[in-house]
Amino acid sequence: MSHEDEHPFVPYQPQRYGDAETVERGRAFLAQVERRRSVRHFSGEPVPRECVDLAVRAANTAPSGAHQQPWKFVVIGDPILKHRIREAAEVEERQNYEGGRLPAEWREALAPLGTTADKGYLEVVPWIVVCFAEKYGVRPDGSKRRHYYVNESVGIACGLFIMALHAMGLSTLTHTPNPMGFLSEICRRPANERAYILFPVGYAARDAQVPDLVRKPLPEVLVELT
Ligand code: IYR
Repeated sequence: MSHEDEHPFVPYQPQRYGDAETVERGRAFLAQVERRRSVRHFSGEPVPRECVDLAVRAANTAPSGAHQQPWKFVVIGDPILKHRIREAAEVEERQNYEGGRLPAEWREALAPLGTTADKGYLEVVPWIVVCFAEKYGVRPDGSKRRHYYVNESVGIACGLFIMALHAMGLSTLTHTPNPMGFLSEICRRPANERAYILFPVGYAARDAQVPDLVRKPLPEVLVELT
């Protein structure tokens, strides 16, 4: 049996545009993503559950090492579970911010963001989505299957998740409560999965404020070799 029989290929013709329209579309996309900000001040307005499904479906299109798709998203709408997550996150963060666990350099780097141990937004948002990374796979017979480029793959998936929410007019935050072990227990995840990023998902509060941050200009992030 040839390789093609076992692993078939199918034609793929991505949509193409003329040069002018290609540039115009790039500009329009950039304008949209430039409006995205991480939000820590949410409205409690409900968000259709389908929006979470759509964002996870978008995330699930991410390229991944050996196409292993080593991610699992857990969605939580139950107020009791949200409360437990908030409490557990704040226990850890109080040690970080108030118990001196954050090194001085780290605290200084965070100062412009105005973050504190208060994670009240975890109980305000209609949904919490926790992305877990599958450090390895588990075959039906229980044996372990190596996964490749897990961090890169899951990071890309989370980027798509964030942009899908933004495209819907929703807001989120890449919250990485530190350490995140408590999420495995609350979310009842198996040993091969590690909490990767926690996303509060909802509408930004109408009076939300965000730090007045400036993004690096292109020459600081793009270098052309000649
Ligand atoms: N996990 C903490 C601290 C924190 C760390 C970084 I790096 C940030 O960009 C923001 C916060 C917290 O959630 O407050």
